Amino acid sequence: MILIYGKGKTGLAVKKFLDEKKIENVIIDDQDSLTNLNPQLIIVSPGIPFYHRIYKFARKNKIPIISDVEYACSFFKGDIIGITGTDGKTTTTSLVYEIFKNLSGKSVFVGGNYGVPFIEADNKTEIAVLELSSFQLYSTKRFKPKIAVILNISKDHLDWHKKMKHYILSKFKIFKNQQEEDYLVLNYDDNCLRQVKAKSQIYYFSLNQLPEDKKGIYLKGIEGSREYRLVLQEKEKIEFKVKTLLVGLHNLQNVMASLLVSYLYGLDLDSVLKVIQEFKPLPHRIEFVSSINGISFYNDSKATTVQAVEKAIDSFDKNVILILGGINKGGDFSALSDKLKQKVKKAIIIGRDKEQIKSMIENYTQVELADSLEDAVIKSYNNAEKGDTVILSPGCASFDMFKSYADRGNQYISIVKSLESKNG
Ligand code: UMA
Repeated sequence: MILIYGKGKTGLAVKKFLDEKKIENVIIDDQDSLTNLNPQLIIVSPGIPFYHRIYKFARKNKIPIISDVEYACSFFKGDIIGITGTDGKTTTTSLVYEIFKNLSGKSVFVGGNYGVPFIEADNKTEIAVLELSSFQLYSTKRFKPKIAVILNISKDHLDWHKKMKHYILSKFKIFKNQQEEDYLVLNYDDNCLRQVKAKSQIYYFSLNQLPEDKKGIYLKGIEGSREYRLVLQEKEKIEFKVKTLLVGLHNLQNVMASLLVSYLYGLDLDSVLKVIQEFKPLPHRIEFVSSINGISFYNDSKATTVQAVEKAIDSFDKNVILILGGINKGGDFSALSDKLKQKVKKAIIIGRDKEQIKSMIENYTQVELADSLEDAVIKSYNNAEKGDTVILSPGCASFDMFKSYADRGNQYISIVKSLESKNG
């Protein structure tokens, strides 16, 4: 019997899969008892941390415990492209999927942490493009992608992992089983990733020129608004231009990673560049909402870490009014000190941890607290002048005030739209 722990999206998808295969299973969660259960295998949902009672139960009774991703990969016969990192995973996964769907000539599944669980992939699918969270990777054992990508690593999810090292090692499981014929795509600008050693062939992407002995893609120059000159460095160097609708250099890194994945899979570079050029930003990621009397409003509700807020600020020249706050996942907002001084006119803070965040940033910019998201939008508008940019980039989880980051972003959009109808 297989024990499924967690009755969310993952648990229910695993149950459906096992039921269809007529494999005996029981699905439980924290509401249920563990007594009298004697499974051969436990499949655990990603939200359940490693110090949870189910891991202790597994250890005590010597029962293997794996994630849904690990279980799914034992049935999947196609090529796996696994994408992880602290920020940018969903954009990169979607872009890679878009490219492969259009150009690979094969059937492609997209899912994982983003969208549908991997277990839902049809076993006739030839390529799976997977966004993978550290939670999902933690309980993998034999998972082995043909191409693995790590976009960046910074402080996140320390409520789950407790220690940074645990978070990093969970992410590194993405390449642990890779062999010489596999590829690993890494961000050369990330200190932690630059030092990675692996059996697989490493290709880097970078915003600076790569050392001659490294293979990969780097930025040679910025040609215009969202138009860049890149160099592909392997045995020889190939220069080319890429245009994108995605805002900011952090998104260029996502584009470079996607380019490398496509190149390593053997797709035609010119056709790949065309797909990239057409690819639109995903909702809640530095998404333009509207302009009210010359004040631009952007929705970056997906930014749940300090690093993601930094990227949002980096995407604008100056005169930013920043709405942030919620549940701080261990982020140090004072790390934004220079950016706050240079570019942020005012920060308006909401949510459970607003006082804590205020104390971290009040020396670097003007700060005001708000009681609700609506209050924050109105305060931002009242403080802004023509030419300013108001951006919701919370740097925090949303669950104190909203159902999810998407709910937070959607509420922000409707508040801004109603402000527009009153003042536009
Ligand atoms: N549960 C317990 N005890 C716990 C925690 C959970 O009993 O302490 C049980 C409950 O029955 C609950 C269920 O587990 O209903 C929820 O399981 P889950 O938290 O693993 O959530 P799922 O619905 O299975 O969704 C998960 C991912 N959730 C998390 O990693 C927290 C989804 O990522 C993912 O889309 C989905 O699997 C499909 O693969 C969400 C996410 O927030 C988007 N991910 C994090 C992120 O992106 O930052 C990593």
